[in-house]
Amino acid sequence: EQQFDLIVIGGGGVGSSTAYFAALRKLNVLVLEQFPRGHEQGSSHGETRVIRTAYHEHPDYVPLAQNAYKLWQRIEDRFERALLSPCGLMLAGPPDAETIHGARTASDLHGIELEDVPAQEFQERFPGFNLPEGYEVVYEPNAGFLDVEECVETFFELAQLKGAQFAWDSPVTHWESDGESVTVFVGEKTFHARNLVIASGAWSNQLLNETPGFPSLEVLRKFMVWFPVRADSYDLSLGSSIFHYTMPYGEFYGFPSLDGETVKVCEHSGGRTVSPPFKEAPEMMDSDLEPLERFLTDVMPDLEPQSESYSPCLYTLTSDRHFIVDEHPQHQNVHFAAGLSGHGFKFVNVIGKALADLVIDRETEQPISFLSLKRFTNPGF
Ligand code: PYC
Repeated sequence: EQQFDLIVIGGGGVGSSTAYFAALRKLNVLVLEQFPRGHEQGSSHGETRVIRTAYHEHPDYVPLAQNAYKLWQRIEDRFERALLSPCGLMLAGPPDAETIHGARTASDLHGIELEDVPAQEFQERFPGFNLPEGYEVVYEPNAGFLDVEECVETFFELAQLKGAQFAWDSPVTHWESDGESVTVFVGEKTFHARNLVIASGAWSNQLLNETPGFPSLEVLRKFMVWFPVRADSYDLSLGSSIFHYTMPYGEFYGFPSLDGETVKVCEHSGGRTVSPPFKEAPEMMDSDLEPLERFLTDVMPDLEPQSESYSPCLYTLTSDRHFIVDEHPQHQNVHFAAGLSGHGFKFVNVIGKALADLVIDRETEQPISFLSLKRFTNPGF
């Protein structure tokens, strides 16, 4: 029976990236993924993801976001892939909006370019958008979006070229470690390795629930929705940017129109709590659409409010909305990334690199210590 250096559970953004960076460092890697290749059941699909560095959630993310940005560009250049499209990001909200305060703080602390956009310039700079009375606007010119499917596919192909094996349709039920080696169970089958990385997204609770100090994560189903355009106001080719609005009834964001026909708009707040196997209401309900329709009426008059298509997506939330990337507290040969809390995809390259480093060296240069599991058991940490 084959003994691997590393088994990775999960073939999404983090898992495929970890497989690549571990295989690059000569580990013999097996990825076990419960769904088929290119599936849309998790959190690594849906055309686009935001990448930005004036990180409003916490300035500690900034160095990691800067590393992620550079690493995406390096992978693009080296392997001739189109992954990252800089197009700018506009944040709009009332003066007390956390997004605007947080982005300004991160920008001040780390010298990231962030423009204040005066209300009188708004209409000209952002055609097709309304600005509610009293709102402030900031603009991060170097922010952009990632082609989420292409990022995952790139890591999958590169990992395979470096010898990593991927087993699709292989749902892991449980795993065991004696500190030296791990056994991973897929139905009747068992797989063996020296190390394990758990990158199982919305399924983290099931695989990490016996981990001391591991908090229960909340899983929310959200919908990414594409609306038809009535005018060319949102065209990427005409300079439209990503947008994020803080409204009294929720947080909304979206992307420029890539095809000139539709715009993807999503609610970052809201969502419905779901539990495994996440079969509850994968169809959009009126209650999912109503806040989005209200947002379109208030802010985006050049979109048809009748949606053209949608795709469900899962958020896996920690209580503080920050990720957990760490070594297992009982098994030094087991590591995990979990709770990416709806803002993690941009980081999957550096998280995968960090996990590969942790497996091999038990340390990493990636600045991830603020994402330690210990913050839940030792709040002063
Ligand atoms: O990570 O920037 C982000 C984001 C915005 C909305 C959802 N995620």
